[in-house]
Amino acid sequence: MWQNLKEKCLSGDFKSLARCISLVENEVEGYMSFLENLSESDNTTIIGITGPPGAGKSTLTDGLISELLSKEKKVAVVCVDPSSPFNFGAILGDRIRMSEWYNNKNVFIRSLASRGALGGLNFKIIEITSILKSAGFDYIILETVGVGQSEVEIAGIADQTIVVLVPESGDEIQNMKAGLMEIADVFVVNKSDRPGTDTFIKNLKLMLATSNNPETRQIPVVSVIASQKKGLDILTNMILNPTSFSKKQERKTMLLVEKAYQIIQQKRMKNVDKEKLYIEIKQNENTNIFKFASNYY
Ligand SMILES: Nc1nc2c(ncn2[C@@H]2O[C@H](COP(=O)(O)OP(=O)(O)OP(=O)(O)O)[C@@H](O)[C@H]2O)c(=O)[nH]1
Ligand SMILES: [Mg+2]
Repeated sequence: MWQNLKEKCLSGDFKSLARCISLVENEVEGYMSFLENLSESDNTTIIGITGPPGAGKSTLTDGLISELLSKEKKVAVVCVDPSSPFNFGAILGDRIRMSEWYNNKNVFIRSLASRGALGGLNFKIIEITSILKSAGFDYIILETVGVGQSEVEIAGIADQTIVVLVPESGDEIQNMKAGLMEIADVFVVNKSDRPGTDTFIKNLKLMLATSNNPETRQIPVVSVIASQKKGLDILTNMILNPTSFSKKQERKTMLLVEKAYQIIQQKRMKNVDKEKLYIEIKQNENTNIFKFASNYY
C-alpha cells in the first residue's frame, strides 16, 4: 500500500497525498518506514504565517497563492486550526475562502487540528511538511493562529516567518515578548485600510529600531490590505528573493533535536506499558524492583 501511495504522491496525485497525510497522522502501520524513505526536495521553501486570530492570515494566504501561481510555482497550504469549538466559524470561513483552489493542480490545501484549544502546531507537523517537501512543492505555507507556543514552533519549521498584525494590535505589540519579535522575518500590517494604520506602523518601526538585538532592528514592515490584494506584490518579492535565512539554523536544530528525542523515546518505550508491568509485578510481588526494571533497559 505504502509503495503505491508514495508513487502516486510523487506523481502529483493530491488524493493520494491527502490520504498519506491522514495515514501518517494516525500512525498507521508502516508510516515510519515510509517517512524514513522519503527524499525531501531542497528546493522547497516553507513559509510560516502567524498572528492573532482574525488578523487576515487566511485572506493573505489566499492572495499569496495567486501571486505564487502567477510565477508558476506549485504551492501547498497547511492551516492549523485550533480545535476549540468556538473557532468553528473561522474554520468554515477559511474553507469557503480557499475553495476556489480546490480544483487547481498546482495548489494543495490541508487543514489540521492543532494540539489543543490554546494552539500549538499539530503533533505531526514535521512529518507532514516532510511529505509535502518530497512531493515537489515550491512553497509550503503554514498558517497558524499565534497564541504563545505556536509562533516559536512555526519559526523552527519555516524558512521565512511572516507575522501578521493589524492596526488594532497596539496592545499586542506592547506585550510582545522579545523572543516573539525575533521570530519574524517580516511584519505584515494587514487591514491598512483601517484608521490608525500610520500611527501603528510608526510605533512598530520605532519598537524594532530600538531593539537590543541587531537582527530585530532589520526586520522589514510591509503594509497590506489583503482583502483588496494591495501590497501583496512587495511581500511576494520578499518571499521570492529572501535575504537572510541563516539566523533560523539554531532554532531548526533545536526543533529537530526535540523531534528526534520524541521518536527515540517512542521507539524505546515500545514494549513497555503499565498494564503489562502490573501483571508481571503482581505475579512476583517480592521481586527486587530495581532488578526487575533493569530487564527493560
Ligand atoms: N478591512 C479589512 N478586512 C480584512 C482585510 N483582510 C482580511 N479582512 C477580513 O478580516 C476577517 C478575518 O480574516 P481571515 O483571513 O479569516 O483572518 P485569519 O487571521 O485567517 O483568522 P483566523 O484563522 O480565524 O485566526 C475577514 O472578515 C476578512 O474579510 C483587510 O485588509 N482589510
Ligand atoms: Mg485563518
